[in-house]
Amino acid sequence: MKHILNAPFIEEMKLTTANMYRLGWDERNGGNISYMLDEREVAQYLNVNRPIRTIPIGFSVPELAGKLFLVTGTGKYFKNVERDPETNLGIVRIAQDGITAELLWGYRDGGKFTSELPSHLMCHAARLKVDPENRVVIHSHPTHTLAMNYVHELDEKKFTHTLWEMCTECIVVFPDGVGILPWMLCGTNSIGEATAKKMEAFRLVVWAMHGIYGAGKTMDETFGLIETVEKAAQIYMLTLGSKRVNTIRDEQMKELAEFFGVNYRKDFLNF
Ligand code: 2HA
Ligand code: ZN
Repeated sequence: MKHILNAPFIEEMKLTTANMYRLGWDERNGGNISYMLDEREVAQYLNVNRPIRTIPIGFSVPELAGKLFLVTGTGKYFKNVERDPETNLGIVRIAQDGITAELLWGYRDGGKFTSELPSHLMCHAARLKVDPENRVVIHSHPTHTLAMNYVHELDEKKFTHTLWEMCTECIVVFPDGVGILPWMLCGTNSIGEATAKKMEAFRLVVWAMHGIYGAGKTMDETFGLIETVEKAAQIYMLTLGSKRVNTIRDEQMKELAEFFGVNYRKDFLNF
């Protein structure tokens, strides 16, 4: 059997958490990632039929029964994943009952998955209905995106439009725009349900005054979505208060979307 610490999915998780920590988006225990794994691939590294222990999920996700996820641990710091993946990460299988997680590896200090697991699993279930290839959900606290929440109206159309104005590539990278939830208590099933509902239409959901959720097929794609929003928000914050003399106009955004053949939110442009 191959050594789990050499598995490409562990390497990806180490690189991504370290990168996000150094970008300053995931202070302390901020942020969490869940990555759906292929059982056959995991079986090259672990006996997938011998759970270490079971952990109640706290809600029911029968649609994900049997699926395996690599998930960051509750209270754990992105800063430390690279140095000690086996304590800060875990691989769980959603049991057939849909309400229990079987721990196959990790959480070595007796820990468990992120407190945001309801949001993650509900988002996976919602995105899989729209895109059967969805594998990754990332939650983070990117600095400028968060700053923008305090000075910009939290209206999905207006917020998305402003982001699209800030970098030429934005409408191409996230043509479906950004969904927004009002401030809500985090770590609850309610915020999970609300996020998943938004994820039926958006791959990106802002949690007002808290952070952002992104979903995608790969770690790179999902990280890249959040990174592009954050870049646009940074430019917005850098130019806020200065007189705007240029902008990307709606006709130009339309031209971009059509040229790159993306299915964009037409109702988010002003024609
Ligand atoms: O787990 O980011 O939303 C830490 C968080 C909670
Ligand atoms: Zn958070």
